[in-house]
Amino acid sequence: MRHLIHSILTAAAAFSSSSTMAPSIKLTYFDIEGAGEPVRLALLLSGTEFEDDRVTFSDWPSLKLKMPYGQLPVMTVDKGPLRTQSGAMLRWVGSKLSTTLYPVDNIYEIEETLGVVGDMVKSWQPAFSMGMRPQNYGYPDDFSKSEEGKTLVKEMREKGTERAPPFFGLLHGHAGTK
Ligand SMILES: N[C@@H](CCC(=O)N[C@@H](CS)C(=O)NCC(=O)O)C(=O)O
Repeated sequence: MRHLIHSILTAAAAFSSSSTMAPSIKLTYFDIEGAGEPVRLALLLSGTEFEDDRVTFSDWPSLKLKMPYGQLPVMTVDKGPLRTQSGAMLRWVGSKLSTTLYPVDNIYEIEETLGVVGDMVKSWQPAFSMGMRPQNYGYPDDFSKSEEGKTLVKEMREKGTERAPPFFGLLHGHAGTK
């Protein structure tokens, strides 16, 4: 009986300390301000300690083969399975690891702002992709280095940034009210 009580108390103590302990988080992403950067920033803003694992482009081709969707960022929590998708990570960090980043009373404003940011990314993404991977659009691999390619990428960039002012206006509106 004494042994049973001891086991129960030990298990209860382990459960209570593990449920209050901060999770051990590793975030793996490139050393760039792309999809993984908002997650890094949210972790920093939440005051959570995490392993900031930055992958070099030379290490990427071999690592890519091991990634669930061949992309970064990926995250592990307490050495659990690989988590993917930056939006899911962002919302998880905001709601689980912070009381101020993703408050339920402001979900609409936060999600609307994230939608606007998504639209901004969509507007400049084609120019970015054309510069990096013209072969995805039926052009030769080195097309963006040619004069014709440079001109096209420049035109696409200008077109993409035309919508920036209204986007910034919307974001400023939200920043100004909160
Ligand atoms: N939907 C994914 C997109 C991730 C993504 O686009 N990752 C890019 C970097 S920003 C990537 O891994 N590119 C390398 C490749 O595709 O080989 C997310 O939000 O996590």
